[in-house]
Amino acid sequence: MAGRVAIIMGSDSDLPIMKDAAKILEEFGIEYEMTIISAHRTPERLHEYVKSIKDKGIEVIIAGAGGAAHLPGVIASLTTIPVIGVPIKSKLNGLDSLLSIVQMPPGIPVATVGIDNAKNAALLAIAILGIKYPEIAKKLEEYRKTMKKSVEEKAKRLEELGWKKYLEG
Ligand code: RP5
Repeated sequence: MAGRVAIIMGSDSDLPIMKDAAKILEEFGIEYEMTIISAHRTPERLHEYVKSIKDKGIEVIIAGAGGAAHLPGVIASLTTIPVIGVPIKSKLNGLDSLLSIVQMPPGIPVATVGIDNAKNAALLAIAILGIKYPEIAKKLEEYRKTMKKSVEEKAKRLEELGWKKYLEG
């Protein structure tokens, strides 16, 4: 299936969260590459990598970082490919990461998802790719239908059993 995504993270300590994005992309059969680049520790590598990204056919970038989380913003400053930022929970519970990513200066946007919500980053990447690739948009519609069915089944079960029995499982 067409459409390639790059998943970049500031440290391997972000991987337990960022793997959730990879899982979703795999579920949808979307090609991706994954790497570690730090905006602060490896700034030269970041510039080189982002310069090469268009030639590789990457169409959306997901970037996760924690703390003084400059990675998604710096990537966005170097390319016009859409960048989705994932704030990783940090010493300040991720609020520092969230604000570092979401508060971009006007002119260089980063689409920011919730703290540790790499899953939503992948789903947003899929929605973006769906504009160009109808087969991806169709898969996203199917995914939503399955989710809707699951909530409806849970509601029915709760209504039938009442909350006590529902919680007992
Ligand atoms: C950020 O610093 C990374 O994205 C990570 O979330 C955080 C801590 O990195 P490590 O010290 O665990 O490598 O750049």
